[in-house]
Amino acid sequence: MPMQMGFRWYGEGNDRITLQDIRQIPGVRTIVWALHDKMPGEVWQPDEIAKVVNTIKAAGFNADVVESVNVHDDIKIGLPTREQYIENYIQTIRNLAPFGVKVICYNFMPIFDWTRSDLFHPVGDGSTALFYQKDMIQDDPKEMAAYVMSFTEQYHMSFPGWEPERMAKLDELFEKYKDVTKEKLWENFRYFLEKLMPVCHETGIKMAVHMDDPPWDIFGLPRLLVDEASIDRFLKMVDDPYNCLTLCSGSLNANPENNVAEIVKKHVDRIAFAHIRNVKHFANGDFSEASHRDCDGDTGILDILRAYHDGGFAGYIRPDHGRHLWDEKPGNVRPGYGLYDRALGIMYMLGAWDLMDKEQTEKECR
Ligand code: CS2
Ligand code: MN
Repeated sequence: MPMQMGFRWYGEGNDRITLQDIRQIPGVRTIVWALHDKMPGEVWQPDEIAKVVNTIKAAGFNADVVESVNVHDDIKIGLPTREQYIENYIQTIRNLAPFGVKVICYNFMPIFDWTRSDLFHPVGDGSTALFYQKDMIQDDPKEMAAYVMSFTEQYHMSFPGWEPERMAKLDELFEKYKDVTKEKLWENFRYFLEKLMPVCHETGIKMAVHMDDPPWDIFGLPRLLVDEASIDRFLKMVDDPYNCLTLCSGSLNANPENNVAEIVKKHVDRIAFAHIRNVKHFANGDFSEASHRDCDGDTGILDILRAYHDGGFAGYIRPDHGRHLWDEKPGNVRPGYGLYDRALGIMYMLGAWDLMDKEQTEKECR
């Protein structure tokens, strides 16, 4: 099976972009979806799943990829209550299977998902993008949570991983994590995955962990999936074809030392889902997200695409965050998830991909 292009959609009433809009982007087969009103740990019920999946299928797409089924903090911390939450996770996998779901993207980051200091930073051409100012993300997690929550309040828009209910309990959460060392977190991760693998085999659903974003510890919280060595360790720790990666080029390359194309070459068979995002680095350690065009950032988008293509990648791929263009402004666009730049990103990726396909066929014919 060839690679399948996807587009993340937040669902009816939760995303200004419609499935009809997405249909006009060439090449999109898969809608990457989720039940966005679910809290981590809750079971996704078949009737709730059916409602979204039927809408997606009626618009002519498949619903093969879910992003994300979030993991409850008690599982990451390793509390006795994790047993029930793991049971719930397993039940959610079972409930998703009859709808044709093939991949679940999730992350194993303590407390916070992606972290940025500015969600609408000027890029210099009139557009804006997500930005990370290193010295602003040092000691005060509450300040950052308050910044993200201010968007939620002002624009009635909540972000996965930044649920107001969880952010309201930050002190409690930090207290619960205080003895969770990096090694303990690895151990809790292994425990979780080993419990899930049998049901993954039974249902044919791959678990595809997202990279940590940014790929370093923040606010004293350990982060695991940060570079090639940690990815190697993860894949060996649970060496199972259903234990896979969501390889997010932008998350990894926030550390300029990470050569994403090399990681793709090494592990293409275990990458179930590819996120393509371009990042521009600044000398002081800050970074900005950029257009997908190779030369607009430092991530090496063309080398990465070549590594996927030539490695025979048969998984799902989607443009990750894009810039906010034209009329996309705070309040009418989900940060990083506008329509235009992600559509442009798809055309860039498919342009490169089609050309590589063509070159390969010509080579084979000679
Ligand atoms: C996204 C993540 O920021 C990103 O790169 O792809 O927020 C992703 O959706 C989650 O970490 C997956 O659980
Ligand atoms: Mn990503």
